[in-house]
Amino acid sequence: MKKEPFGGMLTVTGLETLFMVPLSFILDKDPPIPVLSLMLKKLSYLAYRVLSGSWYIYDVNLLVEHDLETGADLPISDAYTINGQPGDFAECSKDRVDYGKTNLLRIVNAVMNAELFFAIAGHNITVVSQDAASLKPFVTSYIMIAPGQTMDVLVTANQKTLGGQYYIAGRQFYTDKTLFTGFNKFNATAILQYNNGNNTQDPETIELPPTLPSYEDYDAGISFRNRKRSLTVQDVPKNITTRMYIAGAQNQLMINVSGNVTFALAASLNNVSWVNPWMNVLQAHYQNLTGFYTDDFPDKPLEFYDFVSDTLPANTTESLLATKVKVLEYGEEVEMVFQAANVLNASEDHPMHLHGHSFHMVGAGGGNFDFDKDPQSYNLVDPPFVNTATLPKDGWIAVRFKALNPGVWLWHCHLDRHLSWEMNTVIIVQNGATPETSILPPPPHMPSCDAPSTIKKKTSQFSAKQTTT
Ligand SMILES: [Cu+2]
Repeated sequence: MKKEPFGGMLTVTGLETLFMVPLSFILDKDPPIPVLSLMLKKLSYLAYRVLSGSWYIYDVNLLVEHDLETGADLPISDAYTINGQPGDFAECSKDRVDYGKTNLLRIVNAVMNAELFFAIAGHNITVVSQDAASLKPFVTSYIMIAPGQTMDVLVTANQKTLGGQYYIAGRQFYTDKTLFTGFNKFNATAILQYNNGNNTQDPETIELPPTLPSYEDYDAGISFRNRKRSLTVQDVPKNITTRMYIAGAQNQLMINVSGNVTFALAASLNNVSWVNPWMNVLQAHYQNLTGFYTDDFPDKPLEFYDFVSDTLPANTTESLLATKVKVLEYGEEVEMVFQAANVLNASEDHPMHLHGHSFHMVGAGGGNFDFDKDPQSYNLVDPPFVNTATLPKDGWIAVRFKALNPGVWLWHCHLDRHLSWEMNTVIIVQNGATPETSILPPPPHMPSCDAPSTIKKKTSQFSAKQTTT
């Protein structure tokens, strides 16, 4: 692997796919990343990408296809990886750093179905940005990162007296009920190794970071989330024109599998489980075609109930299979409060991800959202500006954004199993008054709509009744 011109490098044994990110890449960003630009003037930096992933022994696509057909829960991964390797609990991997240097790690959680804790033995981590927007730097001994999130952190190699080799480790942050599904307890590791340290240490003598929280340490996940603030004062929308309250739930549907009616797991937003139409919504919207979706995605749940109760009414379990979108005018100021519902006693974290926009995460809390009290605790000054934010198990989050990107945008839970069960919807942002604020035409190479769709249309024998707004 090529040595970077500004001195030192990080390598991962066996990880030929590791991307080295030159310093110039960060400084050349337009606009530059403020925190990094400021700090890079003073310090010598190396930058790396750290990509976590899921690993399956068998063909995951075949497993998922089978489970979706039969309505069963989706497969649990067999290991988690850091830059493509599960680490020396399976096979070895090592990163090399120079003593005294500060390293930028660009961390991506590309795991399919799990939020992750991540820590480095003997080293603190300074978090400086999430989802490409700067945060007020804060020092922590671990991070929690959800699928779809990206985080930039700084790590200084300042511990050479402790031996020279340290575990970088990640493990699942599990928020569902253990009895309900079970989960992957694999610890993904890499070794942080000092170039001028002891290079012959037996990996078995290296300890996992003691600061790596345990799998079900809910307080650790919440307290990490609560430390995030934007670096600067944000222009948070205050003249809200569209307000939505969206309950996210896991559900079940009755389906017909080869003549046998059985239960299939599902998921929903405001009790609607998304159905992909024959023609994609973007094309149908752009060409003003009707019949592929309806614009009546509900602004609130059909019924209000104690969403976090352990005993919910039976009529909450079935969702409606439909293609309902939310239409926003260009420039609208939107507030969405997401509420986790404990339907099927299966509330867990949902990393909610919006395409096409970042949003201000102005509030979060446990229990049912209190429409009178909770808005008073909103952070309208320096909330994190992100594109993925976790809706906490048995809790709520409030986000605000300005609809300034005309187009058709997916809003979904970033746990793939919930996405597969249709915990998503689409927001259409209408064109503004000028060509610059209008959707671009399709590219010339776009396939024709006559091409047969490979998307299977889901049907239910007994889906819920039609919801209304
Ligand atoms: Cu989810």
